[in-house]
Amino acid sequence: MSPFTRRVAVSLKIQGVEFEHLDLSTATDGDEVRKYNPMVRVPTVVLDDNTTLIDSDAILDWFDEKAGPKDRLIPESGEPRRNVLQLVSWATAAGDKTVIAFYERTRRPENMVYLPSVEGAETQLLEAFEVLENSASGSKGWLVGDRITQADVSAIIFLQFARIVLPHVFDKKSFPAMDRLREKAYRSYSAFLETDPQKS
Ligand SMILES: N[C@@H](CCC(=O)N[C@@H](CS)C(=O)NCC(=O)O)C(=O)O
Repeated sequence: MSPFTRRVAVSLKIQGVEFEHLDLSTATDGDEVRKYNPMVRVPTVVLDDNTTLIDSDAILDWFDEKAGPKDRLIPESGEPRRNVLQLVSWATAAGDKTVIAFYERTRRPENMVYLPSVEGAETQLLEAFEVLENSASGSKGWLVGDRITQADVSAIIFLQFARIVLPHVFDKKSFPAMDRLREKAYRSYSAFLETDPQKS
């Protein structure tokens, strides 16, 4: 599952929103995905009234507003909101660079891969995860405040995805504080295991 799709799925499950997930890949199920999104991109959400939502940030914002103050994953205002949004931005930036490097390495003929550019993206994504690691090592529980936020959901999911699709990037790099955060999230919310890309 795309990490952008997974963070929407995990967030909706945490918020108790019921939904049906179609397990479609843009690479192999393009015609089917096009029925819901002419750009053939995921995540795409079709609401009960047939409204189509695209882009995980906008989708998450839509459901956060519906969830109300108690169940929001991005706080409504103030410093907590700014802190969460910044950490989410590091996570999605790492996610964007991961997807770029992964597509470059897997969707091109080998002799058409421009390695300096791919390796540049891989360095960038590691730097972004380092920022999240520092933040996790400086926090006692969740990344911001005393409850899970979108910062935790996104940081955990994009790091897991990057480790799966670009394992060589992580040969010499560990993220122990992020690992502890992931374990806490898996213990606290079944949504993570239910959507785990490697669960058997
Ligand atoms: N900014 C978008 C990024 C989504 C994204 O990169 N989706 C990838 C799958 S991981 C995709 O649909 N790739 C096909 C394409 O963009 O052509 C979001 O947050 O939803």
